[in-house]
Amino acid sequence: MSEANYAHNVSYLDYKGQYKGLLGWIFSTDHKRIGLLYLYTMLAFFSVGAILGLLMKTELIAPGNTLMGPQTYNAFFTLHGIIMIFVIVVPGLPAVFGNFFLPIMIGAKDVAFPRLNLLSWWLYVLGILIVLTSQFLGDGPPDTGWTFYAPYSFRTPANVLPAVFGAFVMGFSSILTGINFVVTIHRMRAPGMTWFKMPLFPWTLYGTAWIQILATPVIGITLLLIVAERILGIGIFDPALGGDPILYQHLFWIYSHPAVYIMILPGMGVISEVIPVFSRKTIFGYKAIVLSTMAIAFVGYFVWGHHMFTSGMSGRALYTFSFLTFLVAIPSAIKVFNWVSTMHKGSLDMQTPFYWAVSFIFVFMIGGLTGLVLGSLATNVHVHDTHFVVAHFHYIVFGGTGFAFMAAIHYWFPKMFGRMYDLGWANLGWGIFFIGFNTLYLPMFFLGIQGMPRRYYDYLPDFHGGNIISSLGAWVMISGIVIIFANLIRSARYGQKTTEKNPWGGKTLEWQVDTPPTLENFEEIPVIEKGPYDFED
Ligand code: HEM
Ligand SMILES: [Cu+2]
Repeated sequence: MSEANYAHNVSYLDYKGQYKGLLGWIFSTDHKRIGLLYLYTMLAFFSVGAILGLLMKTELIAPGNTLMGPQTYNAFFTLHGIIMIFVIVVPGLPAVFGNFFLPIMIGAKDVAFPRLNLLSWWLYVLGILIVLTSQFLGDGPPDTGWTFYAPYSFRTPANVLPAVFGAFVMGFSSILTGINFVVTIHRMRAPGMTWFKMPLFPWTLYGTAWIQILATPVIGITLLLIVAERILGIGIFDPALGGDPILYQHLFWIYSHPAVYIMILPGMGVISEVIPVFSRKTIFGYKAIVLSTMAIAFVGYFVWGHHMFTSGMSGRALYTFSFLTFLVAIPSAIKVFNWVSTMHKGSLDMQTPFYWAVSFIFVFMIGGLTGLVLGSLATNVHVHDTHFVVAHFHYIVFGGTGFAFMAAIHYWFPKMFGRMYDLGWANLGWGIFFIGFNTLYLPMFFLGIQGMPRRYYDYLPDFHGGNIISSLGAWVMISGIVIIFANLIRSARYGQKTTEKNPWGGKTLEWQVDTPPTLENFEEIPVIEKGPYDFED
């Protein structure tokens, strides 16, 4: 077989390159293999993060010391936060499904810079390893929370440096992925695929990539300044040396608020793919979704102050940030409206990916609406730093991005692995997970309103009832996760083999290529004539 034929006939799972076995994966520049490398890494670390979460919830099942003391709890929520944010949801959908499907969905053979893509994964792993050393070296694991607030982050004796530096390295990985995706989308769309014929998942990856490029350097520099402050005492943030700790919060949130859109936009993209396919209907308001995506990516830069309402800003700054925060709610609401309108009068096909998509809308609404409570000045002051905030962001990042991730894996699984998972187990896992999720996080809103602060291993007896329900919910939810993961992992190895190209009846390009895709995806680059969601025929 000639070189070119080989690349068109062999599946990306089977091809033999320069290296064999494991090396053939960790040195592969194929975008699909790199997507799976990220998937496996995330699976491993999500499990670590989830166990930490479960242990924290078990600690909170009763007041007093149930399982661990205050210092261990502090270390747990710090590592939990760092893993869940920097290792899971920030790279999350772009790194796994963006890598795997962006080139295919726009009709390309790979991303623009395949080697840079592999380097991104290596940097990501290096960053994780550096973070992990913080757990074992020096004077105990970091206890600052994932936000590394000044001045505590350079006063605590705990081993903060590797955690901060590891996050810094992971930031590079994120920037490189962003650059790669922007260039890929600009330069490598198939002939005929104009901007407004591009599917919505790539569109959201595009918005996300710009945030990755423009916002991540800010956190990079900020984290380095923490390092400099700790080692050299340069006095940028340290009030004792004339520095300003509030400046740290500004710099931190100038990145970290846009970063929440890095987390959620690709999730919205996935939902915009799944809903039309399982409603057998063209997406309602394609352009509105595109424009609202770009609007969110843009306005998201100007709202960071809503994390700092209690830090002593001027009245004018307070009103401005609060007002702008309400503005971002509009494009998000536009999307919800479009998804619901797409389902309206569609012929709904109730399958696992669709369950995840519909429940995404439900939990995302709860997360979004409680975000408005946090965005209003008067109510923010009351619930700031309580479990209300913890409930809110778990509804958004876990309920939003996490549910979208589950929708994505159940939607694209047969294409990725050439095997099918068990639908019965998948639906059961979803059901248990959904019940557990709401039992776990919903009571936290009420606990927060009652005044239970976050980041404490202990609480007043008044809060006991809500915490019992919430902690039991954590165990239910974890049972759901175990069922879901076991089903997927088993099916990736032993599931029913399939070469069917288009099991769900999708219209985007990934459903026209082989299952599993060949090394170069397309034998011939397709020419695009129609929009991406044409269900008319
Ligand atoms: C898997 C089940 C999970 C459980 C049981 C869980 C539980 C918890 C608990 C108990 C806390 C500490 C609350 C406090 O005392 O302040 C916490 C904090 C946090 N969680 Fe989770 N969580 C889970 C999943 C996730 C996911 C998927 C994400 C992100 C996508 C996430 C992100 C965070 C963050 C950022 C914090 C704040 C850490 C900090 O305060 O520095 N969690 N979680
Ligand atoms: Cu924010």
